[in-house]
Amino acid sequence: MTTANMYPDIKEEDLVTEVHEIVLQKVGHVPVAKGDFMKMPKSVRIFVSHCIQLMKPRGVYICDGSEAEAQEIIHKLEERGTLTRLTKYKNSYLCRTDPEDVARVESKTFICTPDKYETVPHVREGVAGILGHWMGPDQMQVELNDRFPGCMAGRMMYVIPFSMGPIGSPLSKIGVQVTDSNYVLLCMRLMTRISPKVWEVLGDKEFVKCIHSVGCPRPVQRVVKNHWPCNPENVLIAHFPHERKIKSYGSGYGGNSLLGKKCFALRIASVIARDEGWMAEHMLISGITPPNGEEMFITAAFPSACGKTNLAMTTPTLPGYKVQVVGDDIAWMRFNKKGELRAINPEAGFFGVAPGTNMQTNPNAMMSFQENSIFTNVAETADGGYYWEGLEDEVPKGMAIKTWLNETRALGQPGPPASHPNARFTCPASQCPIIHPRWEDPEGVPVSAIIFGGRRPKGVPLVFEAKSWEHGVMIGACVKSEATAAAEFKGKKIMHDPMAMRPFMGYNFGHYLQHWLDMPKVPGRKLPKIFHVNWFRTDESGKFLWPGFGENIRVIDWILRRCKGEDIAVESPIGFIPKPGSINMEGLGKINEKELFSMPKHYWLDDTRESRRFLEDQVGVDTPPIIFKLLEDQEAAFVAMPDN
Ligand code: OXD
Ligand code: MN
Repeated sequence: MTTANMYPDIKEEDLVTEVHEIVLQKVGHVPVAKGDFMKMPKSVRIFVSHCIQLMKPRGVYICDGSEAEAQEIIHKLEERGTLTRLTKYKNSYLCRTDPEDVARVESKTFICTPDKYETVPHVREGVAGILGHWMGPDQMQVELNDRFPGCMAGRMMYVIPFSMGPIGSPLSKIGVQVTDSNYVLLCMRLMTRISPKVWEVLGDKEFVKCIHSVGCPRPVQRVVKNHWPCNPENVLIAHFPHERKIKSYGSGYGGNSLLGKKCFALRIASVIARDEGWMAEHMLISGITPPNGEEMFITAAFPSACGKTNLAMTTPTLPGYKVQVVGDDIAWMRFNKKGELRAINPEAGFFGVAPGTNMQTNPNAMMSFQENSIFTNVAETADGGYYWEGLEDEVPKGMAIKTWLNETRALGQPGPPASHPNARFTCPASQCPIIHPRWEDPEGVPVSAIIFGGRRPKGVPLVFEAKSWEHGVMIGACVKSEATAAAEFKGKKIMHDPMAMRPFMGYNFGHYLQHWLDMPKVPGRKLPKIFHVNWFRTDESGKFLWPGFGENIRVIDWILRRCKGEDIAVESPIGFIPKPGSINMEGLGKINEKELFSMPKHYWLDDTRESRRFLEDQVGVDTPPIIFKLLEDQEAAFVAMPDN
């Protein structure tokens, strides 16, 4: 029998049989599957070599952030079943995680410094500290040695060069993440700026070293659920602020694995900011233009899942107002030479809580994720769309859905929640219809007001203004909120979340407060005014007293008018509150302003004392004395107040 007879579909003369030898880069025995190892700066080559030696991946893939690269990875993940294409939208995908890997794991998140009290405050004896977890570097090394050696066996190691903030901006910082999760690579591509340009900008300068592994070396020892490798029993997220290094193991969930976000842009960056004299904060940034055309920028810190994304993208109900978003989660702020506080959003995308997001609550977010987006732990409709709690009026009843737990039912039928309460959308910020034209301004935008807030069903007025910068720091230190699903805490307890930074502090919270208090010490700085808002106050029957969402522009308008010095406030024990009638309530229907702004004496006496106890217990001698003094003044003012 001849060869030609065996393979009749190709003529023998057309058969390609020559063999080409190509040069394949290898680091040790490990092949470089993509990219040029030698094009990376020397310090990065050393870092990556070290990672290869430690974690023993089967190959190294140097990412360039391109669309072609993303498509290659998406095809792989679709084939494997990790991603499901949502055919209703262009280039968008659903991912269901292992149900045990759905949120940040604060109890397994540590900061490691030789001196414990550099990281955590002196808590009262017998009290468990909640402002950060410390572990000594030696003890941590034992934990890391149990996890990292060989942890990428049989997996590809992706090397991700990324910039937090516009590439090359003086306010930006560079990181390099290695990871064995290509889902993480896809999300990092949405949330940060990945580009080979990062290598040029980096040169021989310092970068943040980010090491992430799902903790499932091959052959895999545990049952992998939903094609989502992870290792929930052994999750560990370790930060080494001195070395500017992060090591995260066992979880693929965003806050634990997209290391540019909470780990770098808040925990490590807060330490860099301390050292360099700026601020890394859990804050949105938005530009507000009132009808007179004079735009001002606000930043706002609310605890996780308290509506930062909604406020950042508000569709204002008052005619003639415009809101444009710069960022919805993190702000890096620095005083410039002229003494103006300038803010950048270090991120490039939105990683928002999906449940509750709809065309009523946040149409701009909805429009941001109509293409090129990833949805994690949401439900899928039979017509290839996403579904979550809150979309009841936007998806037809009776539509078949597959829940985040892979259960099928028709919409309207009873059943457990279709999406996980911490289900997320991940999309490019540039797709937001109201993205600010200056959102990537390398100099940042000037901040006029800093706003704190939380979910406070009782006692806390809609808005009040700090009496001074120091008083504003005290207000920030006393931020509390109902617990939400963003971390592993459950239930409806009111939790302290000072400066909305409790889970994200990179160093001793008392020292952090002092860092804030030191800001005015440099002459010539123009300090923004500080405010506190509460959209969530309820009446006796549990009904919200304030409609919230787009109507919040009325409060923001009052804030901006205060920043311009309008005489529309009266002093109270907790700060300046609006003079009656000074917030535009036109067309709102009946609002119980009296209750909305009331300050029940006994509520506030208890609250002030409880805040003081919290700081005494949790921050102790590290608390700057001025904070206690301001709380004492507040208490004394309520003691002197007639009973109401
Ligand atoms: C977030 C959070 O994901 O704060 O932004 O948890
Ligand atoms: Mn957040």
